[in-house]
Amino acid sequence: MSKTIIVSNRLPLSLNINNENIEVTPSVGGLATGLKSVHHDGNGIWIGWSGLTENEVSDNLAPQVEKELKKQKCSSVSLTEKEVDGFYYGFSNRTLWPLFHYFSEFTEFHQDQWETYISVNQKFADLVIENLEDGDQVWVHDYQLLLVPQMIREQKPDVKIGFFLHIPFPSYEVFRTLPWREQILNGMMGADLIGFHTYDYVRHFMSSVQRLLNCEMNFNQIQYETRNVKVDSFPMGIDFEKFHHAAQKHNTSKTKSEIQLSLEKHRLIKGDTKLILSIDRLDYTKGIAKRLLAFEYFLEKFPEYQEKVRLVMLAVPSRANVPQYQDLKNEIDQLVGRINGKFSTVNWTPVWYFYRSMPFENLIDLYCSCEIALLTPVRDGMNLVAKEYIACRTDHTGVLILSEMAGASIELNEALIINPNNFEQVANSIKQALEMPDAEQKSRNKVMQDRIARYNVERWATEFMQNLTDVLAVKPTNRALKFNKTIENQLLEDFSSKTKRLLFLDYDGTLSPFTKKPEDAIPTPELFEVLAELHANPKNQLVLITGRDKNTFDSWFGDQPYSLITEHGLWLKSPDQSDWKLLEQVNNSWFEVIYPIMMRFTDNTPGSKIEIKNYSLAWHYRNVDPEYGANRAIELKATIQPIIANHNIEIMEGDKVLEIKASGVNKGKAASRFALDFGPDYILAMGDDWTDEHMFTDLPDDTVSIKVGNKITEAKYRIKDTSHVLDFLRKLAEN
Ligand code: ADQ
Repeated sequence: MSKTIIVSNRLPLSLNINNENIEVTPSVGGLATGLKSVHHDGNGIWIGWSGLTENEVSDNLAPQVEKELKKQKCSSVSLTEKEVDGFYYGFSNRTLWPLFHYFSEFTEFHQDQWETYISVNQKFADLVIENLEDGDQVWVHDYQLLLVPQMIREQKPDVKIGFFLHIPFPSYEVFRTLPWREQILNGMMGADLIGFHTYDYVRHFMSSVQRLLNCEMNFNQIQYETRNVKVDSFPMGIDFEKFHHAAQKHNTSKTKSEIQLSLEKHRLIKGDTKLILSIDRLDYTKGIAKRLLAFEYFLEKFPEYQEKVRLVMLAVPSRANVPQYQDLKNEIDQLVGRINGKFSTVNWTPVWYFYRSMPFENLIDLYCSCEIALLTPVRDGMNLVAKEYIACRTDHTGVLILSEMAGASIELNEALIINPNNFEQVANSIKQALEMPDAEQKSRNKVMQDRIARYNVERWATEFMQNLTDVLAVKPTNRALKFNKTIENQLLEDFSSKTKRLLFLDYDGTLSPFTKKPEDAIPTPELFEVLAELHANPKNQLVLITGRDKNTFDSWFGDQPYSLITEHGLWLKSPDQSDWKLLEQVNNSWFEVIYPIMMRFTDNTPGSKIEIKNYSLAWHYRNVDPEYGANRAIELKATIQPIIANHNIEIMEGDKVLEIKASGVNKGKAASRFALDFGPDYILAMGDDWTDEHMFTDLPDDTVSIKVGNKITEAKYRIKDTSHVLDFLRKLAEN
């Protein structure tokens, strides 16, 4: 029976070893709840770190620990203290966490930590592979494990892999500063489905992939190597029922908890007093210091509220090994001290501050007792506390003030949405919340509560898994065989058995690597040498086939003894003819209409340029910002399309180029005609571009068609890049 393997940095439990006694406590966090059904279904297993280093689990206890974990359907990756330092406190929390939350000033780049991150990610991937069986699927979580999907894919190419990022994905301008940015993206692209909390993060990720990996995109699908990778947003929910029921129980219970009694005892002296709640991990992304300053500003701006309102602030200790967290702790301590010192009276302290984790029941007490929740992260992937607060407001009263920088603000837009840097706005919103009529509170909260109840954490997990299955259902069926030793040997053997061999070789991207400027892609002495060797064998007929104009090709290859086909099949030069022959009857009278339009687009699209060929016009946008270029190309196409309709002219889309040319002229047609005249017993066609696909489909079925690079293709084989092409051609030349 197939199963799902969940992979996250920490296992959903905590381990305590007391002498020889092993105590396992399952955690009750949101992720553990959401994934419960996925985890418990069949032979499901959760892979992660137990929280104890190799030193903390003695060799003789290790098997017993693993046995205990197995009972919980878990398996642990064992890590040394050094690995935890470099991987978790190092690269994860000193590089990725600050960078992805736009804290560039806190972001450190250390080669050794990056290397530890790679080796620890490999440990996670290895343990997954050890547990994988045919038909299993894997769901990898969060920023600590960004390389794991690709590491699994390398060894298990057909496994279904999903990846979810719980923190924001930053804009390309921030992400590009990471020295290992391509490796990180390639790591994530090992997945079939990549999920984020919001569409903004999807957008940022797609933009980085487009710019750094030069992949083709179609809406939210990315063509990557032989696969389609789907990217989408899945806003994570909470275990609504659990919070809502606990709140109902709290509200009807006759006995009062200690914290509740305390809250009541400290309820303020003047009537009509209110409590403002703030809960987070103590993290600089949560905007805790700014929240305190904004609250201070509120007390100054609206002194009538002094002694009538209190900020109950709960901060959970977090990552205390990282220096910025220690600094933050000191900063918060000082701010709380200063504000309390400044405003406190005999009967009132404005800020009530707890620095600790709290049992679930106490959290519920706070959610239920505080009339306002003030959550002001400066960046937050989602923010579940906001949703938990709303879920606990069983009578629908209460006001949520939420930062627009939290992913949750997109779903909770009936809250008072604020910019955490705008103290004026925060102070005014606190006042608005304090004065908001019950009816308005209820109408806002009801909408939010219904939404949170519907899209709960279980639904989030189910939808993600459903999408993972669907993505694979539309996986392209065509899978060109990747070159390897066996395939290469078979092809060479087949080639050497034939005597009248015809070879069609595309130029840019096949024989010559792509350059930023097409005019720089001049043939190298090495290329001339390889082609000469191939031509030297009388069994070979060599044809270079290109979209380039005939003049350029003539200046490069005009005196070479092989055939040339240019402008996608318009011109042919055979070695036995002194001049070029026009293969199709075409004209260029339409240039005068289309050229001015292209010129207009070129003028206001920096980096673009027009190439004038004998019978076609090409608009190149390889040097334009990729997103902008792609949009301008769509616009140009839409402008030209109605003008050329019914004129026997077509728009052909190549790689970062739009070409307007006579319709029906393409490499496939030209190559087929050439093959028919020549009568070979073997045909090989190689190309990298969309325009080469015509050759792959139009040439006879037994053609050996080879795609260069990663893009989707109709070719039978796939070769990595131009340097591999040249190696292969050299081997062909020897046969
Ligand atoms: P976090 O940064 O941890 O999560 P958040 O989403 O708010 O942030 O979750 C915090 C959780 O901790 C809540 O479930 C809350 O109840 C609990 N909690 C808070 N204070 C507590 C206390 N004092 N005692 C006990 N429990 C406490 C990361 C991302 C978020 C994203 C989540 C989920 O940074 O942006 O929403 O993952 O994807």
